[in-house]
Formats: sequence, structure tokens, C-alpha cells
Amino acid sequence: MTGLTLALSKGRIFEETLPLLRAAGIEVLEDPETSRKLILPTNHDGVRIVMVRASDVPTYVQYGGADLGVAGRDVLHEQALAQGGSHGLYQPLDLKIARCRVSVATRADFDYAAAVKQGSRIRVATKYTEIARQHFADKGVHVDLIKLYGSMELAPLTGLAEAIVDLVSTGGTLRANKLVEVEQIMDISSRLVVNQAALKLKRDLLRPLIDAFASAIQP
Ligand code: PRT
Ligand code: MG
Repeated sequence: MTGLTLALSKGRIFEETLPLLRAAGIEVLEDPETSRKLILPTNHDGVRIVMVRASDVPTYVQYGGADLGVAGRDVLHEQALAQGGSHGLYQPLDLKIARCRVSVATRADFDYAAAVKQGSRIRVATKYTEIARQHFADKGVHVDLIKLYGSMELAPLTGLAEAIVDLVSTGGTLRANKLVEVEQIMDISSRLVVNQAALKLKRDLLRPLIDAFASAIQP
């Protein structure tokens, strides 16, 4: 494949990557919210955007389905823990977009501190099972992890779990569901990820793009 293929996910990552693309002179010619196309053209013949699930971005880049992509540190860290490293992925830039944090949250009436202190087993629902496993292992807290794929906030409200490990940005979703953030695990922003082979083979195309992104990052 000549030219460059960039993997993005719909929603905040796509929206917040647009200004960086613009800084590199790249305009996306269709809106992923209304277009049914999975491959979006740009004003550059040599640059196309593939729209994938947020958690699939590292996989596309790792195996060369895309030359580069934008992925949250949550997704990258979870996958690196699961695979024992981030193989074939070069992460040259923290783009400082789509910022949030990974936190532990519980119902307001659950005494998390006491449960931890007493060494009780805690049931934790999350899609970030590896990040959660490591976090609680580091603290010496016994947990039973329940893997979920959506709406983690529902778990403590239904008795599925006592705690969740999820992303928090404004805290509005937790508040709306009467949950409280009891611990912050890590700060999250999105990274530029580049396929390591592409970095060598397509250096002349990639370098100017990486440099343009780097100068457009907002602190
Ligand atoms: O939605 P889908 O299941 O397809 O995939 P996804 O949820 O992984 O994708 P998307 O687009 O929602 O998120 C992509 C990336 O954006 C994540 O991997 C994070 O790196 C980053 N990001 C930044 C966030 C948030 N902020 C965020 N607030 N991702 C999700 N949220 C959700 C959070 O899960 C919770 O349900 O928003 C809710 C909390 O937001 P507040 O503002 O109410 O606290
Ligand atoms: Mg989502």
C-alpha cells in the first residue's frame, strides 16, 4: 500500500484529531457520523482514514492494517498488559487529547476504605480487567473481576459488583448514577501510534506528519 492509512475511532478521538490533521494540511472529506463509509478520503490522494472501534486501533497499527493511528492510553496500557508489551508499535507523541482518568468508583453507601482495610474480597466490574488486576494486586487487595463491555456504571446499582474501574472525565456520569470516585488509577490522554515497519519504509511520508502533529499539540 503506497500512501498513508490512519486509523481513528468515531466520536471524541476523531473530533479532537481533526485540528491536528488540519495543522498537517489534511482535511477529511466525509463525516464519519453521517457517512457509511469505513474508509474516508482526505484532500490528499496519499492519505486515507480508516474508522475502527477505539480498542481496535492498536491492533490495526500493530499488524499493518494502518500505518498510524490515535489511541487512548487506557486502550494501549490494557493491551500491553495483556500481551506483555506493545509489540510493533512506536508511540512518538502524547497528543494530549481525549483526556480523562481511570478510576475506581462505588455506590456512595459502600465503605471502600473499610473493605480494603479489612482485606475483604471486592467484586469489581470493568472492561479494563488487566489495569484493574494490576492496580489491586499492587495494593494487595483481593478482587473478583467481572468483565463487562459497556455501561459499567450499572454494575454497582444492580448488585453485580461493589466497585467499577472505568474512565471518568467530568464526573457527570458517576454523579447522575449516584456513584462516587474513590480512587484514581491513572491519567489518560491519546497517543499517536505508528507501525514500526512503516516508520522505516514510509519515513518520508510519516516524518512530516509526525512533526506537524507535534507542533500542533495544545499543552
Ligand atoms: O464507545 P465504544 O464502545 O465504541 O468504544 P469506546 O468507549 O472505547 O470509545 P470512545 O470513543 O467512547 O472513547 C475513546 C477513548 O476516549 C477512550 O479510550 C479514552 O481514551 C477517551 N476518553 C476520554 C473517554 C472519555 N474521556 C470518557 N469520558 N472515553 C470514554 N468516556 C466515557 C466513560 O467511559 C464514562 O462512561 O464517558 C463517561 C464518563 O464521562 P464523564 O464526563 O461523565 O465523567
Ligand atoms: Mg464509549
